[in-house]
Amino acid sequence: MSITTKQFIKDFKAQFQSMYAYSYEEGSTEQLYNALGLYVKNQLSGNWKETREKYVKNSVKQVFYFSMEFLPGRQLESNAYNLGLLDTIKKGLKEMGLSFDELEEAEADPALGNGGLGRLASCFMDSLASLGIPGNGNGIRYQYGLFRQKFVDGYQVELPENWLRHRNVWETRNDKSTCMVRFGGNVWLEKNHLGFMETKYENTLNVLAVPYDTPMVGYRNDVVNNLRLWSAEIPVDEEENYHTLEATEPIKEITQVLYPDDSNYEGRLLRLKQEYFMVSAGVQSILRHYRKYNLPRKNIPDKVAIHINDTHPALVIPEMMRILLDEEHLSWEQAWEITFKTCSYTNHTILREALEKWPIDMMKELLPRIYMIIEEINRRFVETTLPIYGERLTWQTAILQNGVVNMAHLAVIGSHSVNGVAKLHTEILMNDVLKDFFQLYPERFNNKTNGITQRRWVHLSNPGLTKLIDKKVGEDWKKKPSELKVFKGFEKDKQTLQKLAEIKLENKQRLADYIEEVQGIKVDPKAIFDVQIKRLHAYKRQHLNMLHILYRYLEIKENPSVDFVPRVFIFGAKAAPSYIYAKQIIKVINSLARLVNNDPDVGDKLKVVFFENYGVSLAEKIIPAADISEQISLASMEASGTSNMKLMANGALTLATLDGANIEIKDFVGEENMFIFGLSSKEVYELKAAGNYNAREIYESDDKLRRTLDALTNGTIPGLQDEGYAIFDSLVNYNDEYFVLKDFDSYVKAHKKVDELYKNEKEWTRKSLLNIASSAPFSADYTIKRYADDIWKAKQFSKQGRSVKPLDE
Ligand code: 4GP
Repeated sequence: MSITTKQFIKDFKAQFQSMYAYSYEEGSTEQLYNALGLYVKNQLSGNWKETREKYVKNSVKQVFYFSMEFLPGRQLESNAYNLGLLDTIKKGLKEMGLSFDELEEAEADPALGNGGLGRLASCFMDSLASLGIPGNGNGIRYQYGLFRQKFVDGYQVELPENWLRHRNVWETRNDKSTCMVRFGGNVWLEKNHLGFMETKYENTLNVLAVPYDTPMVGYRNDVVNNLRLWSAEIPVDEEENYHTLEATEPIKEITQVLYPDDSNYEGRLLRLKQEYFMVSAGVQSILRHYRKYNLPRKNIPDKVAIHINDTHPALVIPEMMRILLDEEHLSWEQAWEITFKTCSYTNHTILREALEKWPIDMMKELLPRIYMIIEEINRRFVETTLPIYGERLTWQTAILQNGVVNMAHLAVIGSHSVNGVAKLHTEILMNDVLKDFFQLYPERFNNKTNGITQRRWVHLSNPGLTKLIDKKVGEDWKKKPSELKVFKGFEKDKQTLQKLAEIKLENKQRLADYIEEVQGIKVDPKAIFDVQIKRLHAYKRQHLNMLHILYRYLEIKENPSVDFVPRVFIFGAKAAPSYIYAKQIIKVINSLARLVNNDPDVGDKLKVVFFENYGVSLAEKIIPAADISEQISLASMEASGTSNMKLMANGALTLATLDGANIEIKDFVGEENMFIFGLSSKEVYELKAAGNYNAREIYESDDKLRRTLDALTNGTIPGLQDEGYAIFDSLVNYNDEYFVLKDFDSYVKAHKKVDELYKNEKEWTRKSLLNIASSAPFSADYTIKRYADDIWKAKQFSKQGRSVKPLDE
């Protein structure tokens, strides 16, 4: 899209005036941001409309990515960039005496997700549009996102995240496409006068699902796909039944908050309501849209692919069956074939607690018709499996077991494809977590290693690096990431290395300024910036990182001239509100940070920064400045990880266990260009099977470790209540579930190697360059192309009706 600066200024002024009826000079930052956002949205609305129309006109197959979470990040810069307008806008604003960066900060960062899974969904949206693949998102428009994290005296406090407080310029409320979703009541089947079985309902709670559509803009290709988020409202013709505010609560609460408190029955019930609400509205709207194709229903799988992102949207399967049976009057066999061919499922975690199970009674009461259908799916599954595979396998894979509905089982049975998100993770699914299903349906299993969009995570967040790569290898890598490998040719080029080191230092200086501004901590940009940013969870082992910091602190205290290269340890992490242990880890890290940062004996040798409220926007600031990427989960536990990919693409060296996609990082960049430590997943499995792990023995036999662990409880860290004891206990007295003590020694040694290498700036930078140049395979464009080819059978389709050249590997 090409627009002159002059034209932009004229249009932007007009936009502002039409919205606020006074001149832009008087506008607040927020008003200016709103006007700019709407200006950009106007620029893309033509393509948005045309993309939608072309898809229907050409009867193309469309993908619908169902996810309870999306973490899109701020959209102004990314949309303007993908449209090719960013430079003009920046220049125009500057001429008007305004700053783009300042306006951008006024945009809310929608926290409609937890972490990896939600951010992956948004990277996928970006890649789908950029590849010109007809792909839509389907989710919930939570009024409040994931809580806003604050630290009070080092403790995590959760505040409501009212991201919609100011208007959201990107969304378009689409009243024309509302759906009705039914909960509870009584359901029965009755023959009607034509002899059809009809489903009758009484006393149901009817909820109006209102879609809010958000444009997903492709990179310089005129494609704009759609992200549809649903909001719950009272049906207009039922308004008179809701006399009090209180009476409206059961409806309003459905889309009020992401992750209701699941420590009680009400909270869990609400979560199930949310899942069905999103699924039912989504499937209804897809099947309604399909009618525009004027094709028989048996062709649905040729034109529609529905992707189930983790088990949360697995009710897609019975909901699709319900509509095809009850409303379209297909036979069970016909409906099942269509549903099965349409649906595919991705698993994102092996944590048992995340594989959802709903009490049958809850499901029956909340979703009586859906439960009837699940029962029938299960009955037929048992009927066909039992004679072939026998009792054990059948009952272990059944959907209904011990009073619960097993959602992972439902998802696998009702999907033609099941995938994990990194090679190791898929192997673990096949050999452990879903091994019984792998025996039944080996052909359904496949791996799709995660990816990230370089557009947001390199082009936009690291403009210095982007410019350098452009200069060295040309701009082709932006459309064809594999071209990045050409950058490897510069590993020995002194000038390039020097420039790369300068860019990193500038990024670090910027982050150092930001740290001082928001945390009041002064850090030396020349120190190693060592970053661990991800959800707080025991398996991710932030406490291993903490123990190593504590170990270094004690070493420095004992011998102030110890040979440690100055290091800034940077954390960003939220803990689930009911996850006490994770919150205790946060408190200990914060207290340790206070101790270390204020101890004059320590000086610049050691600083600890724990950012509040980690999210996409913060990640964009931290990642370009990172030297070390901490990926230290216990091997076998992290499905893939994606911060590992983002950090690598920005030239951080990975310090990692051989877990998740770290293994593939090693395959691409080479073991010698990262720091690997700890048990392998095979060793973890063996150690678990042997059952003879003895954490106390390690504690007692390793002096350094013992001294470090004792410092958790002997008053070394001021300000702790019982948090130090809790961690000590879990590691020493409760035998260290995640083998922190077992891996500690090799972790410390790996850190020593980091210090050694950092002393050789040229060699460090060379390895950094090799990491950047080897990161192309983690482009989400490739990941999405593989999903499209192998699972969805969806083709690239550009607005002009020509197909885009497939990306090479
Ligand atoms: C995460 C996994 O923990 C992470 O390893 C993976 O990279 C990411 O999904 C995307 O696949 N899982 C979740 C979750 O976020 O909620 O289960």
